[in-house]
Amino acid sequence: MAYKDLREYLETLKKHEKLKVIDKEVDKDWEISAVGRVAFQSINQKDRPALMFTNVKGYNTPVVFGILGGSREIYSLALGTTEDKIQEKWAEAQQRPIEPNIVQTGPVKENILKGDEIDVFKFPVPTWTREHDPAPYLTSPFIFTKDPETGEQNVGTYRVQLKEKNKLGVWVNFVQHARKHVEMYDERNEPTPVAIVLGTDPTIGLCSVARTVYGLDEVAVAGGLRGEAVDLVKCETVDLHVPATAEIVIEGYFRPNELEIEGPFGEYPGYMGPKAMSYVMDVTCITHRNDPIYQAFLSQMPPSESSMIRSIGREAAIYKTLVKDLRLPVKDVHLLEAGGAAAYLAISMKKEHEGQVRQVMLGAWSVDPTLAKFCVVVDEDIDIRDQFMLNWALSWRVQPHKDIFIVEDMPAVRLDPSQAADEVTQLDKSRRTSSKMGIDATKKHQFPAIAMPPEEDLKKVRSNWGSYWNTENLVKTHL
Ligand SMILES: Cc1cc2nc3c(=O)[nH]c(=O)nc-3n(C[C@H](O)[C@H](O)[C@H](O)COP(=O)(O)O)c2cc1C
Ligand SMILES: [Mn+2]
Repeated sequence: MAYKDLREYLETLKKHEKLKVIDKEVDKDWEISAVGRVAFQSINQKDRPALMFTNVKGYNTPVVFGILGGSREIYSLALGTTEDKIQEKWAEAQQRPIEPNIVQTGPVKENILKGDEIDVFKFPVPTWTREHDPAPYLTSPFIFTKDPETGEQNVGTYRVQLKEKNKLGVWVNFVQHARKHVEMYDERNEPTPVAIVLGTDPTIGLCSVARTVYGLDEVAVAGGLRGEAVDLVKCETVDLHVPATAEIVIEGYFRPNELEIEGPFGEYPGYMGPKAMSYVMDVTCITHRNDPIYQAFLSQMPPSESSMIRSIGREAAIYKTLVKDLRLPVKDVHLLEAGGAAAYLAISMKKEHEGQVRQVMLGAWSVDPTLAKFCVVVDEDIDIRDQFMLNWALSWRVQPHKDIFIVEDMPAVRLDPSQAADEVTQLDKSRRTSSKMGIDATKKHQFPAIAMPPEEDLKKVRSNWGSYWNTENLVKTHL
C-alpha cells in the first residue's frame, strides 16, 4: 500500500501506537532536542515511538522526528512491510523501480513565497546541540539536484545550516552524487539548481539516505517501494521536479565555484563534526502546504534515528554480499549503534575451515571500506545483537597475539575524531585513510563444555516460572 503523503503515514504510526504526540509547549532551540535525547536514551528500541511536537513556542507548525528510524518496527511501517521482509523489499524496489509521474500541480503549491516573503526562519527548525551548533539545522532535507547533461535527478540528505533568511549552507561529502552535479555546473561556471524537500511520504526519505548507484533515480526506487509512481510537480524558479504532496520545498541555487564556512555540527558518531567549506545556497522561492508539518531526523549521539537507519541499510548490504553473492556461511551481521552503525561490525558464522574467517572480514570490508574499524567474527552460537554474549566471546575465544590483525591505509570514516587532534585537519586529505582491526573470536580448537545446566532443565523451569516467582515475566537470558 502506498502512503499518499507524510500526513497519511503519521495516521498509520498513530494507529500502531508508534507516534507520541507531545502537546506541552516546547522551545525549539533547546527543548525539542533534549526531549528527543532523553526519549532515545531511556526507551528501549523496540518500544520507542516517533515524536510529534504540536505546540512549538512562537510557531504554528508542528515538528516530527523518529518517523523513519525511531525503531526497526517504525522503519518497516515506513516501507509498508514487516521487520523480516525489509531486505527483500529493498532488493525488489531496486530491481523494479517505477518512474515518477509528472502532474500539473499539487498541495505543495498551496502557498508560494517569493522575494521579501522568503524566510527560512519561518519554520520551527530546531537547534540540535545547543552551545556548539552555530545555528538551527535541517537534518532531514531531501535535496534534489540534476545532472546537467542527462537531466537525471538525484536525491540525497546532506546537512543544511540556516544562515540568513534566504541563504543556506549545505555540506556534501566528497563521495556523494550531488557533488558530481555541482562539479559539472561549476565547470561551466553556472549556478546549480537545487530543491530542498521537507516532509514527504516515507519512501522518499528512506531513498534519500540510502546509497544507490549513480544515475538510479531515488524517486523511481521510492516508486518501487510504494508499488506506485510518485507524483512530481515542476518547481517555480528552478528546473527540477519535486513530490507534489511534500510539506515544504525550498528552491534555489548553489553559487558557482564558491564555498563558505559551515558548521561545526553535532554528528552521528556522537561528537561535534568539524567546520567545513560548504556550498552556499541562495533561496529563490519557498512553496508549502497549508498548515505544513516540519520533519527532522534525530542524529548526534547514538542511539539515534540516524544510527538506526544506517544500521538497517548497511547490515542488509553486507549480508547480501557475504551470503547471496559470496555464498559464505554467515548467520548474522550487526553494526553496533554505539559505533554510529559505522565503526564496529560483528558477524556470526558457521566456520567451515580455517582461513574462512578472514575471507568473511575482507568481504565485509570490501562492501563499504569506510566501515568496520573493528570487525569481530564469532561462531554461530553467539547472538551478536546481545552485547553481553559478544563480549563473552571476545573474552574467552581470542588469543590477541594470533587472532587479531590490523590492516592499514583503508578508507576512513572522516568524522572519526580519533584521527586528528584539531578540526582544521579533520577534513583534510590526510584523513582519508584509517586502519582497521580484525578480531577472530571463533573457537579454533575443541572447547570444554559450557558450564550451564542442561537445556531441558532450564526449559522446565522457564515453562513453570510462575510457580517459583509469582510472575510470568522472565528476566532476559543470554544463552
Ligand atoms: C541523518 C542523516 C544525515 C546525513 N547528513 C549528511 C551530510 O551532512 N552530508 C553528506 O554528505 N551525507 C550525509 N548523509 C548521508 C547521505 O544522505 C547518504 O550517503 C546518501 O546516500 C546520499 O545520497 P547520494 O548517494 O545520492 O549522494 C546523512 C545521512 C543521514 C541518515
Ligand atoms: Mn544518488
